[in-house]
Amino acid sequence: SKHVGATLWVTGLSGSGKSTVGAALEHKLLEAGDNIRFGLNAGLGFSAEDREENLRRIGEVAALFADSGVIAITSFISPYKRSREKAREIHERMGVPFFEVFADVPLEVAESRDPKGLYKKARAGEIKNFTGIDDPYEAPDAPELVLPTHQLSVEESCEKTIAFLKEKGII
Ligand code: GGZ
Repeated sequence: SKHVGATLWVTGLSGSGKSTVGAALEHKLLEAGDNIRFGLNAGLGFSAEDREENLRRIGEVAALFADSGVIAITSFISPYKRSREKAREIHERMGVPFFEVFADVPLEVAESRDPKGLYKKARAGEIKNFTGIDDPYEAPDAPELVLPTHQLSVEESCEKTIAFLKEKGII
């Protein structure tokens, strides 16, 4: 019988460490990361409508990969509960395991990291609809896994994720 794959759907603010943890896991797992908006989802912006379409496509593609037996990691803000629920439904429809992973840091921490200076621009009004500033981030109520990346090292976040996947029988 073929391998059971899964999708790890990492959600969190810009600067919450989603991509960092994803990149650190990429030797064992497949990561869909920052290039998606230049290829598959070129032309989509950051209106609520565009974010939902961005995440719908990512959900469909992740489910296809996971259904083939690999572990897909998606690292997108995915700020709306509704979008994350839709991604979960796509996976349920296909009978593919789906785990919501919350990169959980306070806004103050994410904003203080500000690696690309985007929070600063958003505060100055140079970027509109920036998540956490003038657009909402709806934190998950019941994520399968929580990674407080300001309290864990990257290594510890990876270990916690791998232990979780083992416990679920995925690896
Ligand atoms: C949030 C934005 C915005 C706005 C550009 N709001 O830190 P980054 O730069 O590299 O990650 C952010 C990324 C968010 O894209 P996602 O595809 O993850 O968003 S969503 O899930 O909501 O569709 C940030 C950059 O794009 N960025 N404008 N207005 N982040």
